Amino acid sequence: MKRILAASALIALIALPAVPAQADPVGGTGWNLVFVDDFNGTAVDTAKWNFRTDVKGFSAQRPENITLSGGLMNINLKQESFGGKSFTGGGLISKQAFRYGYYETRAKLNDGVGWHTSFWAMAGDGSTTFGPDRKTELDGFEIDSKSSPTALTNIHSGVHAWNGSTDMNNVGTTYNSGLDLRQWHVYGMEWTEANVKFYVDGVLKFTAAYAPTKWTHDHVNIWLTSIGYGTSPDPVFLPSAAQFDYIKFWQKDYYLDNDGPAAYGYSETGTWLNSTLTGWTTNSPTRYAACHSAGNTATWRPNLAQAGNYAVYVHKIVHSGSDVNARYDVAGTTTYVNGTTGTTGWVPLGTHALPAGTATAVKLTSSGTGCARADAVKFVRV
Ligand SMILES: [Ca+2]
Ligand SMILES: [Ca+2]
Repeated sequence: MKRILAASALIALIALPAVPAQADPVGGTGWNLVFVDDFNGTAVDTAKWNFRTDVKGFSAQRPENITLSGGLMNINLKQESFGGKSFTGGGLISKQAFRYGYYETRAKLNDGVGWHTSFWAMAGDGSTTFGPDRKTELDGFEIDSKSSPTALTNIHSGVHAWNGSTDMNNVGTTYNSGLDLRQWHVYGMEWTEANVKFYVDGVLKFTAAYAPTKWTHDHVNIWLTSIGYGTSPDPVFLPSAAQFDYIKFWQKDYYLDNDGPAAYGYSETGTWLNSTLTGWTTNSPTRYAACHSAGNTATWRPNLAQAGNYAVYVHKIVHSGSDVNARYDVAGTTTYVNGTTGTTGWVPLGTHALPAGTATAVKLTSSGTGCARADAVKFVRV
């Protein structure tokens, strides 16, 4: 009896995803869960999600095809005439957009060739495949289904960076995972300023380099979708479904930008104007204070979810006309920065033990010599 219990306990352990739902998804400290849907209940939470409704490849996408049952989100795949197509799929797109952090889902793919199921992230609302403002596209997984008895093992992961229809950073891989993707697996991707790391069941599979100077690191919506694509779907296997157990997004670092939403906590006093100089990521607008005028201020104030140690940086923009002695104050520490020398990039403002909430800010004060420039600051959890 004891051995049987031990065996069942072992099976239960094996059945658990290697990356459990916890606030420390890929090691390190300070991870904060900021978006989650466990897909409980019987209806899609439309406060969180838009529906994919485009027509592409072999299918039209329908909100009706998304159902919740038993704690799972099903993208139902059907043979039916709709939108000029003979098949229908669907998907969910988060209304909220995110940037750096760790994205994770648990998914089980369908049987039967012809369906392209993806866990990905890109700016958009699902009404069209590619919105006009799309920039960064992160593909956690793209999986093209197979018909039994052919094994479904191949995963594609990678990054695209769209400038219109031009891809500024196509870095990806398609590989044989050795896993049966018709079973449950946990898929994660961690986006940092330097790269995107792709995980399956907690194992790092691929790293895609993606610098903010390569292309715009914008905010991206999360897409969980399945469409008829590549090969005409095999009706023998329909109706079917691609299933998702949950979606989670954790964040630990804070980037505050002059051009971010108001919630980013950027504010100014005195006189400021729009600059033609680009900021920390491609196309990030910047500001400058009235030149040779002292006492103009710019403030970046994050809302830190957790108390902890943060390395704080300001993005310095080198230009012959920049402020020669811009003053930065954060957590009782003052740093002076000469914007006319050195290289454009992040300048450290010290590592500080900070409380949760909005008590801490970086404050820039112009010296009156040259033009103080404001772009972005970052608080990196250490
Ligand atoms: Ca669930
Ligand atoms: Ca900016």
